[in-house]
Amino acid sequence: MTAKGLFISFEGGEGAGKTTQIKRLKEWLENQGHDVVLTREPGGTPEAEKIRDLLVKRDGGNWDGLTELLLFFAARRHHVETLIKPAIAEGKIVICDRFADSTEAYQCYGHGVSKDVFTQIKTIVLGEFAPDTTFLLDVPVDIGLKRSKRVNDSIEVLSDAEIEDRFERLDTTFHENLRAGFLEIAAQNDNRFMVIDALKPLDDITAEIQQTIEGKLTHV
Ligand code: Z5A
Repeated sequence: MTAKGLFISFEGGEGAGKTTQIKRLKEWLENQGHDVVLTREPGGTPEAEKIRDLLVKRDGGNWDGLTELLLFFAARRHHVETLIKPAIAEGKIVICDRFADSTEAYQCYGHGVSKDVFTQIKTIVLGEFAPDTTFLLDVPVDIGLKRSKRVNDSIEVLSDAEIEDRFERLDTTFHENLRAGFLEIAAQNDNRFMVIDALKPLDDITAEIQQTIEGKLTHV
């Protein structure tokens, strides 16, 4: 448990419903008078958002898995040191859309970077720092990609420099490896993970998340 505030992360493949549930959780917590900071990775600070562009935009760059991993951790270090840790120290509840588990899932299970390299770099950048609670929204790959495509199709026409789909465009095997990876990471860290069946109706998922967080609010 962090010293004062609470650090909650959301994980999952494309179209799992993170953004939707995060907005609902923020509103619910604020209605109870909590001070909530909503943030995301890659990004969260102006400097890290610049690195985000290199990583997620269609023409952001042609990176191999290890280079990607290093860029994610470079952005993360700035994000953690300048935004997340100070907010937690002030007693705030930080909700982060993706964190280091995404790097292990996407860059190791998806792109084949060794877990040993991931662990070494994670230890250098984060030490023991980790979320208090992580929600994994688990959805079959075909359904997640369909949901994600619906969102992309509904966005007005963007240029290649603007559209954030470098990862959605990877093949089904990549996304299947990713899903299996997330489930394995969750099983290995069951002290902080809660796996949610993201095929359930939105309101049921929201209720499950609120119930879990309710039990952790006593110290905030
Ligand atoms: N990445 C990485 O490789 N390594 C790292 O370390 C990190 C990230 C940190 C950032 O994407 C990309 O960076 C990401 C991994 C990589 N890959 N991609 N792409 P992102 O997090 O910014 O975006 P995303 O993961 O693609 O988010 P998304 O597709 O927008 O998914 P979402 O936020 O989980 O879903 P949503 O927008 O809430 O919902 C999608 C649609 O489904 C929407 O119309 C909802 O109304 C609908 N929905 C949601 N829940 C339900 C339920 N329960 N039933 C029915 N419909 C639903």
